[in-house]
Amino acid sequence: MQLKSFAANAPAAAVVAALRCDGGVILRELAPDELIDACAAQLRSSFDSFGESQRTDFSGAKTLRCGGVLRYAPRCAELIAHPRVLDIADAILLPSCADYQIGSTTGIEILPGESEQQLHRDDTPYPIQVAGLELQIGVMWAFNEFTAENGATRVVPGSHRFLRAWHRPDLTRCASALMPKGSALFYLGSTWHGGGANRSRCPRTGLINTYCLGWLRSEENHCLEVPPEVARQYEARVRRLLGYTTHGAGHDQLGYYGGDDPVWVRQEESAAVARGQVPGKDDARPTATAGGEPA
Ligand SMILES: O=C(O)CCC(=O)C(=O)O
Repeated sequence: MQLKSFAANAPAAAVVAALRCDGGVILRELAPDELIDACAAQLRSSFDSFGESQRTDFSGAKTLRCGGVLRYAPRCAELIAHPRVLDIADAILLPSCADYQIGSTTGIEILPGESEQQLHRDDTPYPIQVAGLELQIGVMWAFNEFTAENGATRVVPGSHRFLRAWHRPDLTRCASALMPKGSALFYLGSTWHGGGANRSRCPRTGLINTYCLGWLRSEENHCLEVPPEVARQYEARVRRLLGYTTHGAGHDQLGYYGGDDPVWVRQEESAAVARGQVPGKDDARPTATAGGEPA
């Protein structure tokens, strides 16, 4: 079985329905080449300088990785907070939290000769499982075409329907997420997936961003990966995705600072809202941009 693949402007409801049904779905050519090339260029020196040092048995012997990408690759914010991505994340995660946050951001380059990564689920750090409750979703952006030869991500359709403590799905029934450059593969945290073997002569490069419920601990420690002086360059929605905000209100508030929303986010937002420049926290989402101090 192949994953369903939609044009970038397909109705969100159809995309979300396919994601809920199969555990994975593709939106084709969602980002323009200019943005993808800019993100790839900003990640290049990190892949080359420390990508090898991130190697583990899990990631593979011939795969480069770099995490915490918003520290050094600001154009990636436009993918991470892409409005279509957030529409789908909203549909999956907002029923179970007031807002969600980034779990991790990881550039992944599978080099020629790499073998298949072990299939896994991304939600295993969280020792709970409740049927129907998704703890996170993942989005893999293709920085070049993903093919069966170069290591396209493998996904086991329907595998999200198995409670992990009870059942193991048939992992031989996996589909390669074949997609052109600039496309995005969405998969649920409960979906079994993994990188493919690269039998081609060229690297397969992508960026995986995960988003988790706002009341869970995020996989990466964003306050250290992207400290306030770096995070300040991003617009408010990105800072909130990084966790520079609170979750919930009143007695149920999490992540407060000085007893309130992290003040440097709040002050900038309040000033902008007063000038009518940036919607408030509960209003429509501003578009993702990076660079420059928010107004
Ligand atoms: O590189 C890929 O296609 C998938 C990688 C992955 O799933 C992971 O490392 O968690």
